[in-house]
Amino acid sequence: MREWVIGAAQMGAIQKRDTREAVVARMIALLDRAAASGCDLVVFPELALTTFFPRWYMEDQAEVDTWFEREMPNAATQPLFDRAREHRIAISFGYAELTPEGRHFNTSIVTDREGEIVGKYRKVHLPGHVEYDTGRDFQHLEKRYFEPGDLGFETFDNEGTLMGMCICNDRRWPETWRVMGLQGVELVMLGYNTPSVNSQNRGEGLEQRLYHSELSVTAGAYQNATWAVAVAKAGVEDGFPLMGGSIIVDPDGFVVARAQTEEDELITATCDMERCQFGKTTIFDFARHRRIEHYGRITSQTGVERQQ
Ligand code: CDT
Repeated sequence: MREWVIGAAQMGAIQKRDTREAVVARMIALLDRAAASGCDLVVFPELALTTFFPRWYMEDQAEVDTWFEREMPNAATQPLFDRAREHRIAISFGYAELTPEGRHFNTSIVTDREGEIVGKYRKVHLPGHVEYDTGRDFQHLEKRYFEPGDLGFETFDNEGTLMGMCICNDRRWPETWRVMGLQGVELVMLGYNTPSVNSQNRGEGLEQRLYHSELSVTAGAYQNATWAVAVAKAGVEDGFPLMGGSIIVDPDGFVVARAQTEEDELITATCDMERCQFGKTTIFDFARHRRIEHYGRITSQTGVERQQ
């Protein structure tokens, strides 16, 4: 399948007290709207089933584990998978994954239109910190609750289209996009929970935050000649604001659909995967133009090393 009607299902706030069942009911309502709009694929945000719990400092591992899913689908999410299969809509969403071995990941999956999981991704770039940080206006404890993903940036053939995923902070790193670009990716799906303000810089407000998100996604799409769908969990969660700004971006880096609210909102676009071909065979024909002899530092060095 080369032409997909894609829905970006932005979600509004999820409070701490909200149950998985209540959240899944909201996701199903968005899915029904997507079906009415003719969607073939719907992308939901990062950690779509719960509030953004890494803002809360917890010491009790049993309490931490209540935010994680031990299997997917599970009892709470099965109705979402069932409805997606009924509509013949592929879905992608993020959740906190607790493996049978006791490992914790910030994960996303994608299904085909039969509701079968055909791809899984575990977030590689974990922002934030491990210990309680009194220097911040609020906490961002992803490094405490998750380990870095171990699956790399794989791509998946989903009914004839090469799809890849990344999650939130990953979108800010060009390496994320290029590793998928080097596999010929045609659609990158990503969800995010991005605070509307910078916890370490009160002067950095919503406008700048939205700009940097869009800049990252449009650049990643353009430089790798791929479609991209970036989907927010937005709104005020227990007093903490998350920005909206969900977008669908074409392989030339142009935004073709943009959310207007910070609520549950569906935006859609018809995405022809053949449109990736021009960029992939001309200015971003990697085989002809890349000069890997100069890129060694990308994989041999992590931080900045100044030349004296
Ligand atoms: N969820 C997530 O990755 N959010 C980050 C905020 C980082 S602030 C410590 C983001 O890059 O949007």
